[in-house]
Amino acid sequence: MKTAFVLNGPNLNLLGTREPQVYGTQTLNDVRLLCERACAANGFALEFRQSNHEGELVDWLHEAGALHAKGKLAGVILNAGAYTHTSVALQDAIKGTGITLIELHISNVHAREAFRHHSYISPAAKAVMAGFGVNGYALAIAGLAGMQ
Ligand code: CA2
Repeated sequence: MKTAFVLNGPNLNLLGTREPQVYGTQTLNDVRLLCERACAANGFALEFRQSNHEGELVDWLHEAGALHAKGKLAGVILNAGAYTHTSVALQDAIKGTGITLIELHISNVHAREAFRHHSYISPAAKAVMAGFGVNGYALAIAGLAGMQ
């Protein structure tokens, strides 16, 4: 069985506690449960993580890359949070691994402030999911299944 990594970046641990008009009312644990269901339905094991630290996200991308090299990775779904708009290090990590990665945003970043319109992740991503709320995570897992 292949593993899907779902990686979440800075401040996503606050999901459901503030800004419900932008990010909804579900918590990160609700998202984890939703991902568990979607992975079970698509025959994937799940590795679900969140970090507020850029380097830790880089380390996890390398870990996913090692699994990819063994043929055991379904792919990575990455909501890099605000690092989406700042992090060359995350782009380099993705490009260095050769993993299949879906960039995900809960909100439609293109309908928000101009600084959210540019992504350092997109050039290294296979696909981009934005604006579907937290249900985007389930849609992205189904998308990964279609790419196997
Ligand atoms: O829409 C998304 O998923 C974002 O990746 C979320 C990031 C934001 O910087 C990106 O531009 C778009 C922010 C995550 C912070 O999430 C919070 C949730 C609830 C309360 C406070 C922050």
